Amino acid sequence: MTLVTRRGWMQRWLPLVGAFVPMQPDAEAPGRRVFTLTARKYSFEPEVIDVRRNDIVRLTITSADIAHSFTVDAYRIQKRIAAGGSVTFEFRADEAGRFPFYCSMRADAGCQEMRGELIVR
Ligand SMILES: [Cu+2]
Repeated sequence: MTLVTRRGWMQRWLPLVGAFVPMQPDAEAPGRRVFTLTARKYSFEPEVIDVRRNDIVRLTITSADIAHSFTVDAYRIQKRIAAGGSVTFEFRADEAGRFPFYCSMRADAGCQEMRGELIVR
């Protein structure tokens, strides 16, 4: 009775769980990485985000002054940070390489100097 019930549960739910938690064929579980960045005229601190491929990366970015953005073209990340505000989001670093991030705001010309690098090993 218990066995049948359990099997029924597994048949019903395991495919769903599998869809949300893809297996890692190379046996390395993805890590969770947390970074806190500050955006200000005219830089990001820190300027480098260094992670491993498939890490789940959680970023909290705070603006110390005016509105800025955190933009990574390769990852289609485009987050606006309000003046004095902050934004938190997550993404999976599923593509290896070195990707520039920058502030795309154009209200202040100095924002073009705001650059950093996302490194996915
Ligand atoms: Cu900016």
